[in-house]
Amino acid sequence: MNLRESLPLYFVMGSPNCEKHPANVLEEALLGGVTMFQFREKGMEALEGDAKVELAHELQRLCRKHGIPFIVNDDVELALLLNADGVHIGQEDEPIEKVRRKIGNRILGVSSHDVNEARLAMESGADYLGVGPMFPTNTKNDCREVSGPKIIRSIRTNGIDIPLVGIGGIHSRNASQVLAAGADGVAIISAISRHPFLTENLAQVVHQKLLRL
Ligand code: FQP
Ligand code: MG
Repeated sequence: MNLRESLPLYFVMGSPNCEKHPANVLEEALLGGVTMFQFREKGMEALEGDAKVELAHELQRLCRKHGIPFIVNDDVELALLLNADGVHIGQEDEPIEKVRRKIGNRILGVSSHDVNEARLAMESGADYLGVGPMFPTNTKNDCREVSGPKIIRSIRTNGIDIPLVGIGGIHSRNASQVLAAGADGVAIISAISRHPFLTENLAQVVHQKLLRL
């Protein structure tokens, strides 16, 4: 499937983001209509070693059952071990070119915070960008200053037209602002992981907005 078509509702999560078993959370979110998933096992009491691999594998199987891409955050070796669909890296992670050599034609997502980072990521071979933080968030404590949807507008104005999602503090009441600014989708952690039964509502908001744009 075309990558752009996988981005409208991108769910990012690991066990520290969940109030019940992550597999139950993901299953509800999949039924609600998420279109891509990123395994981001990070933060307080994050799993490591075999437990991390096992959870990743379980979540990957669910994604496969629902036919959506399974992406691994940061951990390129885990992505290769599981034959994941792709990897997401940030500005502080391994260099883009190095990761590209390791993962071949799998999907490569790169975090960008401004026009320069976005252009560099595109030129270095990123398949899509994660741009943020769109709004204030408590989920990532080392995140940059809030840039707002306007940073997406300026990335588009500067001719950077590769697939792109906004991330950071997005929920059903502000998602449409991110799409209106030129994003192909929204990446969401807490608004889904803490209320997976509300995913359908969010999916509706996102798809209606994209249809009207
Ligand atoms: N955008 C996206 C997504 N996923 C992410 N994980 C990030 C941005 C942030 O390396 P990074 O990536 O800056 O921080 P961390 O590794 O802590 O997540 F594509 F989903 F939009
Ligand atoms: Mg990272």
